[in-house]
Amino acid sequence: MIKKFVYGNPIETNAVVVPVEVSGDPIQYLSEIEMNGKIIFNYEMENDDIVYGLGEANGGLNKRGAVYRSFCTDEPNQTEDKASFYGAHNLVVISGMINVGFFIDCAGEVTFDIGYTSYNMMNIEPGTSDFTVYVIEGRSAYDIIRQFREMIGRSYIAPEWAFGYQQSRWSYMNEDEIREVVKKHKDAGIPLDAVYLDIDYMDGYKDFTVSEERFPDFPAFVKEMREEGIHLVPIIDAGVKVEPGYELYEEGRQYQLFCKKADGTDFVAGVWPGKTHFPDFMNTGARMWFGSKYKSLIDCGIEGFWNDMNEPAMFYTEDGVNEAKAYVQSFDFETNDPSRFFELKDKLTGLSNRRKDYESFFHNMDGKIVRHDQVHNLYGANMTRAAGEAFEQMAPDKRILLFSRASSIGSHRYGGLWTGDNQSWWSHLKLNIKMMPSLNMCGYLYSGADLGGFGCNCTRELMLRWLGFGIFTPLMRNHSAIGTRRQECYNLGDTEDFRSIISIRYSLIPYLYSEYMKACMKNDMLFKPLAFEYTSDNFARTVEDQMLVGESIMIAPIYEPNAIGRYVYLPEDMLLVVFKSSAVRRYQIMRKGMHYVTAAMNEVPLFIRKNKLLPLCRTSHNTDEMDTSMFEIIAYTDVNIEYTLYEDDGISKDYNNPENFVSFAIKDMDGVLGAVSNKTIVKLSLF
Ligand code: MIG
Repeated sequence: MIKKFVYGNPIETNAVVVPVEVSGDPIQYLSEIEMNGKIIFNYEMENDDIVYGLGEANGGLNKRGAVYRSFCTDEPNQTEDKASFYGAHNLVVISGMINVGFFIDCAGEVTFDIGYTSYNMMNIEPGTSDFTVYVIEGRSAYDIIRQFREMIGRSYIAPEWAFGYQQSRWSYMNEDEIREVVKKHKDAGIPLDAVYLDIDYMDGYKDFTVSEERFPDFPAFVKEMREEGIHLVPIIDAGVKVEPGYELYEEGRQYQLFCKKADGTDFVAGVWPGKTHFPDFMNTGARMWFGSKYKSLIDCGIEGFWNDMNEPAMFYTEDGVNEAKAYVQSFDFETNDPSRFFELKDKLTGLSNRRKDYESFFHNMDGKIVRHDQVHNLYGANMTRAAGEAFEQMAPDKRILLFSRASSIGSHRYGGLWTGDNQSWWSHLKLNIKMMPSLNMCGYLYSGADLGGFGCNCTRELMLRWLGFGIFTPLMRNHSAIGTRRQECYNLGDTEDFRSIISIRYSLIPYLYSEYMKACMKNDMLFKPLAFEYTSDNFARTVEDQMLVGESIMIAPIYEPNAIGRYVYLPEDMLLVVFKSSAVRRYQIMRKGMHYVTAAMNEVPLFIRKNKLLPLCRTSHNTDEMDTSMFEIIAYTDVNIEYTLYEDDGISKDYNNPENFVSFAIKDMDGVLGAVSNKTIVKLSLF
């Protein structure tokens, strides 16, 4: 049951696709306080209420005890105190005696104080008086989330090749470097499906250009890589370089497609290309125009993109630099005033992404002029939309890979996301684990973090453990920053262990893809907190570092250094499978309760639920070579069970074709359980 309450005159966010009638009743559950013309909502929580939601946010699965601010922010230093990351996902769901969800449909900033100021009080503070609140009632948090997902529409569906292992690094400078990356993976027998092109592939950081010096015959190179089984995935930045003669710049200027300052001139920020204009993604024409530009790369054979810097991130503006300069000049060495010294420092470190700059430019929302900060959270989302809608036109029958850094609910229908600039820290592996279910709640199913960490230097052990979790995330990409230790697997010591772990992923892809596709089509989650299935288990309710992945398995990733294993809580009897490689495994039936499970750093444990089965295919070097005519089945059951594997060609969009649903069954056959399927079952491991 969803009720809609409109405040003021909200800007259309495009988040909701199933219309809900405006309720005539006063809002329920929330009390309102008016302060300076703005409304703050209060909700009183019970001691053991859990608050789910907020998608790409800091902290745990339960969001209690902290303040979160939805304001898309380029935050490469994701320490525990940070309130804003790259996404703005304004859904919170209370789970307890009362189960209720609130979606604050708002284009600008919203602050959630979830028991920080006062432990049992949740305050929700939209930064404007124009927004919509959806109040969702349901039997459980999970039920509320399913209703919410239905309301916001089906999630973006990625091509199956994007479930392969992907290698990225900011600083692959030219064709030869990429050839080397591919060759070294091949030589080490490490499967690989994609290599990313970061900003250096462009000519002078100009969107939709390719440096001729670094890539003399780009279409031929794309083809060469495709023949090696590799997809190249170029980055597209939000900003357009100011450079007379550059087509994108000239067109944007001529047709008034850039964001403007109050005086009507095009707004300028300093980003990678130097002086940069921001396309006005809030404008339909600008979206169509920018979207159409992806065609030039698609025509070169490109089948996937990542959209970056679309918060939008700004290094500086002229105003900011001038203010800082004036401050520096006025700073007198003789005056020993500590507060002025700290201000001096902040003037310089605070040059990037200044609130003042976000307040100094405007969008033309199809006739309505809106100041940027009022629609800040929609900017990146509308860049994703621009690309997604263009792909529908250019390649209506083909899935193009697309994911973005900035996002806001609604953009989940056009693309996935990656969680931006994390660090090679164990705490960020843990953050990645805890964030996945929350992202799913908000509709982001094709998602993942930079495996191994983007900033800082990764260690062999951290990478192995991170991959041990990454083999379950749809986006499985190793990405790192220029200047950090090279963290391609072959640069972290003996490659055997990496090969083994990544090979597990390739035998899991049919299952993962199947569960992902079913989750997309049924507006469900791929990563589920234990509490969503084991509803009457009070301990399962508190577990944040284990989760269900699809219907058959539970995972309990290891995220501590020097660990030889970890404690795992089993909400029911399960079959432990410890993978040493795709083919080498050990099994153990474990009873409900708490256990210490050992897994060396080159091993990955997973748990098969009681009366469930897991189909595995033989591992392969890439998804092109994946053979899904034969399966091995691991099942933990003593009764008849069934599993429906969703399988299609991985690239077209005929999702509902009945042929896509393949049945696997374990059946009693004259007193013995055996496997039945249209597929060849090469082995049944029955427990
Ligand atoms: O200012 O393109 O999050 O993945 O490698 C940094 C360079 C810009 C930020 C992205 C990161 C990417 C990097 N970009």
